[in-house]
Amino acid sequence: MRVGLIAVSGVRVVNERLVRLGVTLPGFVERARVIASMPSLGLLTLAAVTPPEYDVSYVECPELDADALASRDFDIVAVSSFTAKADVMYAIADFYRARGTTVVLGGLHCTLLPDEAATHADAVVVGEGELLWPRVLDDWRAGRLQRVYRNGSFQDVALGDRPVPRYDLLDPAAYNRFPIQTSRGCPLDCEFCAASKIFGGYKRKPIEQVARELAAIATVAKHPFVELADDNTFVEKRWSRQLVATLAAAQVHWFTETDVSVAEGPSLLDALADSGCRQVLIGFESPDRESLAGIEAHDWKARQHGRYLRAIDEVQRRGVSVNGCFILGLDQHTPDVFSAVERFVKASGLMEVQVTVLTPFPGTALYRRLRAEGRLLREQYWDRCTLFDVNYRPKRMSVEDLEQGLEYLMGALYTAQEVERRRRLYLDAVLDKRRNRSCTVPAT
Ligand code: B12
Repeated sequence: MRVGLIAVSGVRVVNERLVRLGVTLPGFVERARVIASMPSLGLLTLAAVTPPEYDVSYVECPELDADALASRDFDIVAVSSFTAKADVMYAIADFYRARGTTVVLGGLHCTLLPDEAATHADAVVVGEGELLWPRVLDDWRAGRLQRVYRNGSFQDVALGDRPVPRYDLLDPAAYNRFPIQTSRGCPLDCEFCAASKIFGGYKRKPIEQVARELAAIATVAKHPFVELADDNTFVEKRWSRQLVATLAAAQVHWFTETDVSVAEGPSLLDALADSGCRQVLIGFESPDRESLAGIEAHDWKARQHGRYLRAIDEVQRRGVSVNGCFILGLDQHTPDVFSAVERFVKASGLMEVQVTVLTPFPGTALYRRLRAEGRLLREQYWDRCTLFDVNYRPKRMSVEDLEQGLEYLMGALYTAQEVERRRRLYLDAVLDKRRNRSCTVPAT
């Protein structure tokens, strides 16, 4: 029995001006390359729980390519996609169903909208797949496939004692980063969150399981760069220190996403620096405190604002770069936010920066609020859930202001000259020349 695991990969941006601008900007192109060459950990995880009697293949499919798909015959396919490319996932599903192949859909988007997904599938899996996928295969063999499969709760899937993702299915030459997940979810409660709150909470992997997964990556890639597919890695600091020690022992270079509390104590930071950690991505969300109020149920992010610059400095001067993320179009934002982000980035010494627009992904609290306020621009806009396309009416500026502001910032932050300037500044900081620099942003 041949099982095809099909990942709808690649980046999408719909706004044509941005597409044209993006291909010319080195800072943007670089990240797009990284994104395009990461495999789907969700599907490699399903492969790990597929019984050995099945013959499993992993296929990347950025667009519907009927000829390429027709050359691969499967008895059943599992297809996974995020919202931005749900239309491609459905086209692939329709293609296989027309050929008589059984189609199972799952992943974040299908978890958000299972009824929509069910119109293109023989079965839809809602939530985490580890426990459900073997049952789906059993039911399929027995001719009793159900339309929808769900876990009882997020807590049903323990993250320890699981088979390790099947990294051996990958052609190592095709990937420059290998994903590994050490925790799932995040305890913060951000209104726009399209992952943690959908699945339902926060949990960590036992360190021994992480070590097993790192060992599995080592068997397929000699000097791997590992990207942690976590929502917020350093929530629990004692476990974090053990995790960092385990990554150090594996002798990999690695990247992860965290909140600003990573910079709270020197011992974790010193360990990070010695562990091969190359970059941490931190969601600063906005350069001003006022706009942070209300985005998170307990205003934790707003209370951290005063620590932003110090945190960037603490991390970067140890030789770990910070990729600072800013969301444009929060309710408090006026068109002044664009120059404020530019000033913050330039004054902070951030080595890398990511600017995206507020995005009401289906199923989020933000989606429900903006819908209730009549602020969504379209009823159905999943192909525009790219983080670069505007799908709602901002509160204190026009849609055009937001689109043009994003374009302006990309032009200001991602040119070869600016990327190089930030890199040089960062290297200076690492060399300790900037240790005593004052941490203030020029006033507006
Ligand atoms: C790693 C990551 C990436 C990698 C993805 C690599 C890849 N090919 O999968 C890269 C860097 C490439 C990436 C790109 C993008 N990402 Co991203 N990414 C993540 C991150 C941090 C972790 C995803 C992950 O690996 N999780 C671990 C695995 C094990 O979990 P999983 O994929 O959910 O799979 C489990 C279940 O969903 C289920 N399952 C999954 N698929 C299937 C299929 C079947 C058939 C079954 C039965 C079950 C099943 O079982 C799995 C095991 O439990 C998430 C945050 C998050 N927590 O999801 C954001 C996230 C998924 N990304 C997001 C976005 C927006 C993007 C981009 C659109 C940004 C952009 N404009 O470029 C692109 C989209 C690329 C595309 N192809 O569409 C959003 C998506 C929101 C949404 N509703 O779509 C998230 C949630 C972050 C956020 N902003 O909140 N991303």
